[in-house]
Amino acid sequence: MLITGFEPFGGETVNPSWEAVVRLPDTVGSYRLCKQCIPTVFGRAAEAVLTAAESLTPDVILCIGQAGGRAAITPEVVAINRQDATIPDNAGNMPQDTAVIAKEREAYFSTIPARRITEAIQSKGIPSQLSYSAGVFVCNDLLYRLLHYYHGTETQVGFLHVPYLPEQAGTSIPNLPIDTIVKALTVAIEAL
Ligand code: PCA
Repeated sequence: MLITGFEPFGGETVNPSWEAVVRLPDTVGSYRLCKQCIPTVFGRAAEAVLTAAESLTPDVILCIGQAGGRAAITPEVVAINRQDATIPDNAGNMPQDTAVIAKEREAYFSTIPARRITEAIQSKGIPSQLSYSAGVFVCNDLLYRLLHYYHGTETQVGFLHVPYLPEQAGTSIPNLPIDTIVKALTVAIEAL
């Protein structure tokens, strides 16, 4: 499988998604993991994944991203055909009220077993919750493009948002230690 994390964005110096992905073992259950750090840039994130997937032909593509402020690991159920940035991406793009792909359908559902993953993570005592919005920034853009590309194929595509790390969060902002996020990702992969 191909598993991705994002580079830091929005003035942060780390992104928990890549910090966790890079710490995963090379094999989890029956899956051999190919790990990739991708740019936090509209369009380019999906291009990077699709380029890597061309030679890897993965059975699963699982993308991980930071959702600052969330308190749980949140498997995303849906990606929408909308871009609406409130901060610039890492190339300075700030699209507003635009389509991810013009004239395409409004939304796609993710094709991983999001509920089973959520329950598996919860069963280890780690907070997890289904999410029905991946936002309208780069993560949603990536998920929409991948689901569009793999629509009707056997390749499973999914996305998990993860909270801030303790060092990114002030005292009143939710966060999870890196080891907990790594554990949650391991459990998620085992539940695929
Ligand atoms: N989170 C952002 C983009 C990169 C990341 O890690 C998002 O939720 O869109």
